Amino acid sequence: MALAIAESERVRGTTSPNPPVGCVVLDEHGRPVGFGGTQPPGGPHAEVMALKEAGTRARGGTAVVTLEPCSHFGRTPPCTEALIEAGVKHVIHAVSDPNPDAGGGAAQLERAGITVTSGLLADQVGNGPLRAWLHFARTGRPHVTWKYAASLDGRIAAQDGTSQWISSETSRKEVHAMRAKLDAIIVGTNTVKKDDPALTARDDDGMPLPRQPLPVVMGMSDLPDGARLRHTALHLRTHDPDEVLSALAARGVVDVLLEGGSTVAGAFLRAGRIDRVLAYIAPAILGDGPAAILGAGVSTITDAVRLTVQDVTMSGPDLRISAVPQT
Ligand code: AOF
Ligand code: ZN
Repeated sequence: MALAIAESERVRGTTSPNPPVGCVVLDEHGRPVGFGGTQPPGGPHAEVMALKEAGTRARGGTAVVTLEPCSHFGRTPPCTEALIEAGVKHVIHAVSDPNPDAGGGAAQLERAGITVTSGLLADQVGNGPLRAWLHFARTGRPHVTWKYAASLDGRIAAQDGTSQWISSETSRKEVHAMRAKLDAIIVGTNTVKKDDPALTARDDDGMPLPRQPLPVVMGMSDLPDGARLRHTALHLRTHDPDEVLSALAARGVVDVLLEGGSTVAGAFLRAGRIDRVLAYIAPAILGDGPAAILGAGVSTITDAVRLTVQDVTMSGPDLRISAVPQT
């Protein structure tokens, strides 16, 4: 399954609105003989890619896949049929497919005499490569990660507004790599005026990566004439996070990064539309600068939005904290 997860990570950012699934086919002796990841929409699913590489070596073998194999004719034929035809004896998957059309694959495989094991590394997959898509499949809304860089005292700029740079170069590079694996990045019009961001994904040398997320600006005001996002971004003239998210869902956007600023973050938090918080906390104190979030709707301690920390790592000298709201 770890190998299948690596396959899914490889295609992450290229499959929406389909999930980035990974699959490894083992031969009858348990040796990996085929690897595959979901191809862009309309293309073959992960299982079909892995079976193709395995060829006749799949007979009597095992398919390990991050998502329950689909049972339906969508844009492509059912993976269950491909697995049955290839003579696979055992299918192991991490998470079940919540899509009502595609689900039920496990039962279909069992009816064909294949042993099915489900739930292997389900948490790792469900909170990792398939997290955004599972949320999208269940709610119809894109998954929103609010990302910010702040000082240890929670400030995103100094008192005079200067903010370049709070987080380390290592953290900033990490964010660029992450952008290439997402579908869209949202900022507000204030951020465009203040920072003039490009919102592109760039490599360590500053060169644009082959896959770029859709830049989205939300807010009523016009973008300044020379703004870098003026001709590249989708400008949604609304303040309402739900309207923004439904416009993006209609475009097949599944995985969204909310990058700023603090008013936009507050609007999403108040609407209950932040699904994950990713904070880069620099070991610096900025004192009287602005806070990371404004208008969060917390006026008394019992209103506090409580989160559960999923992961804490160092990013160069900074702390990188991933947390999800408690339900
Ligand atoms: C799998 N393996 O690699 C993926 C699956 O329109 P289609 O034919 O591409 O089907 C899309 C649906 O299939 C998608 O919504 C999800 O339920 C499932 N995705 N299933 O067996 C894969 N990407
Ligand atoms: Zn499939």
